[in-house]
Amino acid sequence: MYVLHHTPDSAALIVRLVLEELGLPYQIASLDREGGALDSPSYRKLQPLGKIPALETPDGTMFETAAILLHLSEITGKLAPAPNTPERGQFLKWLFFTSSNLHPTAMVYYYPHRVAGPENADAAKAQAAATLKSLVKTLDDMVALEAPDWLSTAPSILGYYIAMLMRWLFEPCPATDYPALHKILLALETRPAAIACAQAEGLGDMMFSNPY
Ligand SMILES: N[C@@H](CCC(=O)N[C@@H](CS)C(=O)NCC(=O)O)C(=O)O
Repeated sequence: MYVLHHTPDSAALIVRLVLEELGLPYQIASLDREGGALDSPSYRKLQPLGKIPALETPDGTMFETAAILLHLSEITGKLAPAPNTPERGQFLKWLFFTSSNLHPTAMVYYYPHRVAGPENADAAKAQAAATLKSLVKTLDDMVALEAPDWLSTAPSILGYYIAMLMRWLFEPCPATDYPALHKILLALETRPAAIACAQAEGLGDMMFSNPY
């Protein structure tokens, strides 16, 4: 049994989507964020930076969204090109592109005061929005030009990761501006795993492509 430390509509939902898609048994451990749960010593033992998510697995506790997704994919042999296939390197490249560029810049967009201070928050947010548009365009161009089967036509851990980020980034980067990604989002949000998560978290029936 996996235990997912969770707040609704956060990066924990990316992990939840993948647990659902893989049919792995899991429990939700709700974090009282307003009550300071992220700073509690017990949570810091699981996630030293106090970020969401953390996942308790039979092999120990994991944090970092991309690492968790990759681990779940590896132990099941699903939702990513297999190691030693020609597509694996491409998959890893774009997974790390997403986790080390898109996700952190999304956090700057939402919490610009943390990096720039309250007086420069508006400028930092505008800069983050411009960077995000460029990063999402890079992904969209890749899908349009390379049409990787593992991302374009099948559910994958990277597809779910991108889809959740596009949900949060709907305001600066509406999905319809990125036609190749938009198609992936439309396909993923009709999957039973996405429908189950959307219902559990009250997120509507177009959770990725048209969240608000
Ligand atoms: N690098 C971490 C980042 C996780 C992260 O930033 N999570 C956000 C939620 S999407 C969070 O914990 N936000 C609460 C906060 O920063 O106070 C990962 O990929 O898991």
